Amino acid sequence: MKFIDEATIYVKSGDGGKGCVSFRREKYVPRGGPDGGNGGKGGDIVIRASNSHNTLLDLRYNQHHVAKRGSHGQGSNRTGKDADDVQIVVPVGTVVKDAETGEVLADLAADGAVFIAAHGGIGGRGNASFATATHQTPRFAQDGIPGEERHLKLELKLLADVGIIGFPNVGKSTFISHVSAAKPKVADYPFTTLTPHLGVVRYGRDHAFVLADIPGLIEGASHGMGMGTQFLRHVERTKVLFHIIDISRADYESAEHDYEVINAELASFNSSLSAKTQVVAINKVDLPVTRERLKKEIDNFAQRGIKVLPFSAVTGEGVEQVIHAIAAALKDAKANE
Ligand SMILES: Nc1nc2c(ncn2[C@@H]2O[C@H](COP(=O)(O)OP(=O)(O)OP(=O)(O)O)[C@@H](O)[C@H]2O)c(=O)[nH]1
Ligand SMILES: [Mg+2]
Repeated sequence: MKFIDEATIYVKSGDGGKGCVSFRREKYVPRGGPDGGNGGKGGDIVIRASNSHNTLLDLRYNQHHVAKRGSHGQGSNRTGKDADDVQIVVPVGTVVKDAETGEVLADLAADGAVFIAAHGGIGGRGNASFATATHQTPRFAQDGIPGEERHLKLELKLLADVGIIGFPNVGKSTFISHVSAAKPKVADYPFTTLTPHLGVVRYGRDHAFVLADIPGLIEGASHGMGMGTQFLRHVERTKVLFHIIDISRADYESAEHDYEVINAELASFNSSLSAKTQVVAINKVDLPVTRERLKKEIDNFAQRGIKVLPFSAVTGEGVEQVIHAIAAALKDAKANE
């Protein structure tokens, strides 16, 4: 069970630019004074928390972050340019640790919070700044201060945005396997899934949400039947529930029956769960028996004003529409917060 998203990165800030040794050389000014400028500052490595990101996935593929060196100082008292900082954007809630010691360096708990993970070195002084009344022609300058380098471990407690609910065997784990990197066991018997699994679902160009697959519910779960309802606490803080129904079941009565049973169990566990937005979908539409029963079921739900999406977690048919609907429901839920 992996509830933590993590990435280890290497950061190095920029070195300071070198100070310059230079003397004024002008016609008719035979002994010009020192005019070597200071070096510029190296770039910082800045880690910034943003609500626009919700996983550390990008950083797992992009582990090296190196800022540029400050420009060297030049003659005529020209100071070298400071290098740009390098920004690393992480989700709000990311904890930054020293990868070697495990020490917590920063807890970026709010949108916009920043942590300077490595300070750019300051530039060296040019010879002009060493001139004094008694030492008018210094022939030396400083090197810039080197940048800092370190390995950091970033950790993010994943909170599921969306929880999958439904009877055992409806294809919850098959679905999460299809749409994310999570690979819970899938098998043709109830209660295959015994612990929750989280998966990151990417969609569009740079969007993602976190999906939780939990053990199936059955009638009486709130009284301890089957796996009980203890796992519902893992979806208590989700914003949207994805309700999967399987109408190919041997003991099929109607999709509405299954829908009601599951909702009754949710309600008796916690009324705030049943108040959550649900995206309702019928799985296994690749099976002829499902196809046969599908239209009537969709119509029945439509009469109650509930849109039901048909899909197949095995063939992928309709999955894109399902992801779309979940993403839209999430967006609404977040807007209403
Ligand atoms: N034909 C067909 N079979 C599917 C589909 N999705 C899942 N299955 C099958 O249904 C069975 C149950 O799938 P799981 O994904 O393990 O179901 P689950 O809801 O996670 O089950 P529990 O973990 O026991 O609650 C497996 O044999 C799957 O191969 C589908 O779209 N079409
Ligand atoms: Mg499962």
